[in-house]
Amino acid sequence: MKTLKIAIQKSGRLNEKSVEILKNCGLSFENYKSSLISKVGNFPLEILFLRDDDIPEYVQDGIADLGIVGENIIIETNAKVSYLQKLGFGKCSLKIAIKNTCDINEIKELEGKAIATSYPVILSRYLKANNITAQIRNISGSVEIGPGLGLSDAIFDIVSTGSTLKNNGLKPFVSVMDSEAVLISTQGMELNAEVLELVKRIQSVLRAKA
Ligand code: PRT
Ligand code: ZN
Repeated sequence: MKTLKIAIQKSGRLNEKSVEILKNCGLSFENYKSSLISKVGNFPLEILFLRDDDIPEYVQDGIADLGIVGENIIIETNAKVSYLQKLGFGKCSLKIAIKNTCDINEIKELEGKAIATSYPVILSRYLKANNITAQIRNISGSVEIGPGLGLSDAIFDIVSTGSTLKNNGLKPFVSVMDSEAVLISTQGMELNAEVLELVKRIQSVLRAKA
């Protein structure tokens, strides 16, 4: 029997809930913070601990058979993977936000503006669909400080409670997509017997929680 590999986030917002859902499926494994791979004792599965950004590509290429990652990362990386199950955690929205003092009201008023983001693919797709030409400033983190520094007119980033926007003098302008953590597999692995068993267990954990 082939040992499956599942990629989950090593540390960060999705790590704890990803570990929890696998443990609730009855899988026994050590969750060593220092090790990058952990063998499940009672199921043919190994857990790979990775940066979330790398997970879609690992799964697309079959280096991992399964993965748990935010939908935002899958779309941004353009990975070709199969969606098996939404997991109900890591919920957030990707929004364009503007300065509190900015009084634009319509999307088309973004024309010609500079927008800072770590999600250039999702943003450019959205702008294109709305026929808007704007300047995308690709920044890897702390995107919210852009407008205050005069780096950009607007930002496009993940929002959950909205307090980071508020603390930086920004307000949401338009919501582009909602996201949550999802279970994905390499295309073609959906019908593997062990994958089906794992999906069944995850679904019953989710049902018990609902
Ligand atoms: O190290 P690694 O690359 O693995 O992790 P990371 O730092 O890139 O990601 P991490 O752990 O911050 O987030 C992992 C995933 O959690 C994201 O890809 C989303 O799918 C999901 N998620 C859910 C969030 C948030 N909520 C969230 N609030 N990711 C980031 N944020 C950040 C956001 O970027 C912003 O700076 O929190 C801030 C806004 O939060 P509020 O509550 O102030 O609105
Ligand atoms: Zn990341």
